[in-house]
Amino acid sequence: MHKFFLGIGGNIGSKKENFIRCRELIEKRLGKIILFSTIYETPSWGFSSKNNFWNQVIYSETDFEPEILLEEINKIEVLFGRNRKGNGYSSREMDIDILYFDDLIFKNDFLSIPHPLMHERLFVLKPLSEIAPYLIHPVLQKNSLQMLYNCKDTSVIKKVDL
Ligand code: PH2
Ligand code: MG
Ligand code: MG
Repeated sequence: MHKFFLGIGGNIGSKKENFIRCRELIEKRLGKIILFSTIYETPSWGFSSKNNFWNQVIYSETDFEPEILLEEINKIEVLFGRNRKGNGYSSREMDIDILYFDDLIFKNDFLSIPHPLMHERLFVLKPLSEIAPYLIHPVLQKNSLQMLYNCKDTSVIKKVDL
């Protein structure tokens, strides 16, 4: 089995319902959820929106290879109405990003593992540090807590009780 970490996030629609449904779909289609972090609320990062995001990190295992996992993830995102027209960031009901896949380092036109911006984002590092504080980033060779400590993202972040 391959171990993988996902960052999930959304800032429009019913976040509560979307997060519950997203976790159900992950379990049904990707793999059993072994660990999940607290949900955190942060302002939109990298673009401006009046709608704050909720974000969470999930740890699971699968027999899928990374590109198949990505296809299955894309199918789940489509169920949340995701369309990828236009470039740049935009508001979305649900975004599911692969953060880590074993200790794989992989890049093609559609997929980069580890997620290339994860170490710059408080909304990834804070929840990741909760469930995998000492896991080493295979490129940066730093663990989650070290990346969190080094992170320059000064966003206001707060826990959400679901
Ligand atoms: N995702 C983005 C861009 N900006 N900001 C927050 N707070 N949370 C996100 O998940 C997020 C974002 C692109 O995927
Ligand atoms: Mg994303
Ligand atoms: Mg994404």
